[in-house]
Amino acid sequence: MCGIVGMVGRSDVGFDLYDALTVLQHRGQDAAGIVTCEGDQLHLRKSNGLVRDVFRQDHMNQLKGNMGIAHVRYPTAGSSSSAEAQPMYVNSPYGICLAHNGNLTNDEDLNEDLFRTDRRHINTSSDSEVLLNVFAHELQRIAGLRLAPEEVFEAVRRVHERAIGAYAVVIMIIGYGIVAFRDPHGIRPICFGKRSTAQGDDYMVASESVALDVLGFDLARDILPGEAIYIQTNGTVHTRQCAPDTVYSPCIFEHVYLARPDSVIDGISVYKARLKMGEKLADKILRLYPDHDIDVVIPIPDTSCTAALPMAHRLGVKYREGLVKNRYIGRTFIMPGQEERRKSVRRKLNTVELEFKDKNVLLVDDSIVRGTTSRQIVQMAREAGANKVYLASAAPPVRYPNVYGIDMPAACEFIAHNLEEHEIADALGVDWLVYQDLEDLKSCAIGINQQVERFDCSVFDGDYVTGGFDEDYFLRVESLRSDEAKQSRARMEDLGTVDLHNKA
Ligand code: PIN
Repeated sequence: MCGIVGMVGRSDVGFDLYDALTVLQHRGQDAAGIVTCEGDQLHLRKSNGLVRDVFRQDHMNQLKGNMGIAHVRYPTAGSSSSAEAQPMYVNSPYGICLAHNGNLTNDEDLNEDLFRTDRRHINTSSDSEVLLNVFAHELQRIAGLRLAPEEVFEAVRRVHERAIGAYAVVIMIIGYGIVAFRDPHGIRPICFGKRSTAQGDDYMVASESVALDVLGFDLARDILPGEAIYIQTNGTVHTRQCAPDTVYSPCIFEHVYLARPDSVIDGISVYKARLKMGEKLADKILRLYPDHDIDVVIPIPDTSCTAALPMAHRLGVKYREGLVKNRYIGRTFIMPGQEERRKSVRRKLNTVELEFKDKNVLLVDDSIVRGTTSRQIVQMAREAGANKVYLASAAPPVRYPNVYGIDMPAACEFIAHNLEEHEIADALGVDWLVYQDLEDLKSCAIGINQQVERFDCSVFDGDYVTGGFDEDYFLRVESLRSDEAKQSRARMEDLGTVDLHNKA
């Protein structure tokens, strides 16, 4: 998962892009980058780290120009080397920079085509570099010396024909403007808006509406699946549908966990969806355990708090903040591996003993992926003197790999892999465990926006809306995501080894 933002303004945009990245920091903490365009000159700063660590005052002073794009990265399948930090740049045609959120599932084939047919070299293992080169190649084929909006849209049309997967993209074409587009299924989010100033209108596109809110922009709307918006440097805005067949299928996991609650995605308030998740989950508990003996509902902070409050209300029991999170712990020093994760949970969370002692507690989490966190927290609850420990997950069991840009472990590392729900309860050490039903989860968000036809729920049901990949692709994803693979990549990067593709 990543965060992207783009701006065309009436004055320098560097500081606004920085602020927008800090608002989108939850979407990726591994690397950050901003590129601005001042006349025909690019200014780029990107590196591994949090936004606040990547940009110093002297970098910011360099980021001049009234147009720019920016990115925060949370690596998905690729490595986490700084060579893959975004925005990425290619010099022809015109000079093009790209920031991408999502994941292409046919990047290997595209990479091969780019080399064999288009004669382009890809220097990293990043599918974003592939996407940038596909766009650049298609634009190169049709564009004249002066770039016309229709030529930009034609290049986007060709990208949709060639690329498969999830992609929300913002591209800056030097001297011309910013183009942003979304894959024909609209899996990853992207929206745009306007801010009026004394000098004229500023435009912003961003992964989440919260970035627009905080920067004082009015949300216009989400970019539709397959649609592109082209904002020229003079502030002229063009939009065009660039895909013949679209199925509006946004990722449901944005609502479960990824997005900030104060964002509205595809016309759906993330906060409202999470409140409803709590109510639906309480209804299920009341159906399964009409005579439950829960004394207190305790959310595992932060995401689950929004769902846990209406849940407690509907169950008729107290809501208590029995777990306190250290807000200064990031994931920067958390290395892959079970032991490291175990320690990190303890550093991150502590119990307020009086909320657990001799009580039957219902812990609530937004989702259970590996189960490492849940298992540890259950143990902490017992150590704090809980009588019975129950667990509820606002999402169904995560059973299938994510191929659309969410950083998830290999499927064999999911706790629900090959286990029934009662076996998962045993493995986590809880007295009972309740998962949200998938139909209930969908109903929490669908219906609010009639245009949204379905959700991508593939991590829960294995139904991949784009199709276009086979068993071999899953094996590749598994091999990249396992703890072992991540540790070996981290070792290579420590040694400064760069993996250039062997295209012989
Ligand atoms: C964490 C939200 N949420 C907690 C993310 C942990 C799964 N995990 C998904 C639960 S926060 S595990 O609220 O944003 O801090 O099942 O893989 O151990």
